[in-house]
Amino acid sequence: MMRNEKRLIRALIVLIAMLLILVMANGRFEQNQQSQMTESEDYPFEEENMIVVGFSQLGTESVWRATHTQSIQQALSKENGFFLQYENAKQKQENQIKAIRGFISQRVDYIVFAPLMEDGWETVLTEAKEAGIPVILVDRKISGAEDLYTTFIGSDMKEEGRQAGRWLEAYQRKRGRLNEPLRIVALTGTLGSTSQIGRSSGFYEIVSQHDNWEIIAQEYGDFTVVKGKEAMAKLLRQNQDIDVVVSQNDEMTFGAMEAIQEAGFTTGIYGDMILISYDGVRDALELVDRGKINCEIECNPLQGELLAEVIRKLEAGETVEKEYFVEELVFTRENVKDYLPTRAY
Ligand code: GZL
Repeated sequence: MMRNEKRLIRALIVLIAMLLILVMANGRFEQNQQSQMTESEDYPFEEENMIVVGFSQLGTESVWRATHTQSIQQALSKENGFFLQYENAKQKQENQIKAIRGFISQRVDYIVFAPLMEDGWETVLTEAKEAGIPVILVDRKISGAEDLYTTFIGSDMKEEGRQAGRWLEAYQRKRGRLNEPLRIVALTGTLGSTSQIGRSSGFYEIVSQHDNWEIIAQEYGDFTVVKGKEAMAKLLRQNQDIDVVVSQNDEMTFGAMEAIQEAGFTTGIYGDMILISYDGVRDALELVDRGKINCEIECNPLQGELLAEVIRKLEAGETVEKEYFVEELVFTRENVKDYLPTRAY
């Protein structure tokens, strides 16, 4: 169904709804009817020439997530020609599925969503495909048929995991300890999410190349400070002689550092444990600068501009790539001062 036909149908639906409201309101408060006309006047006509995007964000669990949301809201603004409908799923897949069904019934032009986990999307994305609405994944991917989405914009999470492993190799080599045994524990993010799957498998790919390295335990910290502290406390109770902590986001790292300190240990360049963290929010970069976090693997949330650019390509009928990776760095005490002053989040 052509986009203009969809828009005409959408405008007719809204017009009929407005007429119904007017008829009902007529019997009641006249002055209120005037304000209803004023309030609803913008919606159908203003949206007319805009690109209507339904955006299902998975939650608000971290500074990274809030920055990701803000980046998309700023890029897909009315000033830039977009009508963005934002839905926060509060970490529940059923809320994302409900939001996507809502976008389909409203005949949006595009559906953008950050899937909480990789599985469970076939049915609702098949409905979107049958409705002729392109789906764009941001931040995280889905498992299953690739024809259910047009493109992916985000990070190469497996490469992020390899980056952590390669940094650890270089760090041990530089201090002449590459052949020493390492007892490693991991704090993982939301189970089944691309971030957790990719960072775990990428890091393990490097660890498995070193017989003297062992991941002795891992705990699920759900990307939050509270769960990160609980998970680290459990790892400390159950494991002695931990040499390395790999935490799959900065919120869990902040919680883990509290638990480590309460157990009487320290982290970082001069600490009892090497600490590697993911995301690279400002507070974490400051801890890198103070030597408390050894290495920060950046995960770049600023994806809004690239998303707007890809949508404009689609609007122009141009072909787009199946995936777009944002640029990311690895921060250590050697380079973090170059980036801290301008870190906006
Ligand atoms: C990464 C993103 C992760 C971040 C966390 O792309 O999915 O989710 O690393 C966030 O901070 O909660």
